[in-house]
Amino acid sequence: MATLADYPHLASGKVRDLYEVDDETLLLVASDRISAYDHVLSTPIPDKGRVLTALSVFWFGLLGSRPGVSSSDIPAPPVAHHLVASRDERIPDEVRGRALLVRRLEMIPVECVARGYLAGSGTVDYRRDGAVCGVPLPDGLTEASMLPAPIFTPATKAELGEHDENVTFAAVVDQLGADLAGALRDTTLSIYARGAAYAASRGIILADTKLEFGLDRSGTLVLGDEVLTPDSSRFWPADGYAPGRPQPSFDKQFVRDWLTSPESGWDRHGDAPPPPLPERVVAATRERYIEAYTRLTGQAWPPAL
Ligand code: Q0N
Repeated sequence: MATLADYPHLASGKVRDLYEVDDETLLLVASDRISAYDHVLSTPIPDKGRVLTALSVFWFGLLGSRPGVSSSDIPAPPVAHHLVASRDERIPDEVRGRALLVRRLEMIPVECVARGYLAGSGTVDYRRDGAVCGVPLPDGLTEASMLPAPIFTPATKAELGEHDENVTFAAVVDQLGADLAGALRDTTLSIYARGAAYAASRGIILADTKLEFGLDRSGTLVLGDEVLTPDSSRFWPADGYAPGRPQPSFDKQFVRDWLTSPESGWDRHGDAPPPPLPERVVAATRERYIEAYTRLTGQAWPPAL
């Protein structure tokens, strides 16, 4: 039986870890860790890693196949992606259900973000510049406004603990060349359009999403990382959507509300780490992740392994 200790550890992010299986295969493990206000909390959310992994598998399947004839779908070419297997002997028991075997790629060091709505750093940049990543936007937009059309807003990956830095498309062209930069933009916007159309059919607004790509040995552009999960995307329930204020986060709102309530006793602008979450906040948050999965996929939780 494979055990995690069999595999060299390659990298860890805030909530995921990467191991080497062999020369061309990696193990991408999603933990139950959750981050909020730029901190990784000391309290895990049970099943979060399994939910995000199952959602990624769902989306890789949808994006990797030809769009069907459906009102919720739009024409787009199938996307090459790095998923090899989610059920496999090489996946250790201790991470089964929350780990993916993936093709090893040469990762492209640009965070590829598509936005259909104004939120987060997009709102900050728009208010300052009237533009996001150099893309000019019309006057009169507000927090959570729908954009006239989805835009590509790349960012360069920051060191652990720092925020990704928004950059212009021209900067990506300078870094990677016009052909690769153009392919990243076109593929990112195509994936966003397909994901957003599908999510809309399930009553969910996909406000924005962050993708990572790599190149395989043949030089083909391949979608990597996790895709269209609540950690990489903003999902908003379509019912109750109202621009002009920050939309409640589908998954983390209970955590944010509790951390900023007097009950937590925590100052998010101070130096202290956040306190442990109460059990009821953990349970409610776990339910929200599961609801995101069942609403988006139409599948019962947990998925058969
Ligand atoms: C890879 N990341 C960033 C922390 C870092 N298919 C791949 N091949 C080679 N490298 C990567 C992938 C993927 N995906 C991705 N770093 C390396 C994201 N996280 C992943 C979790 O650990």
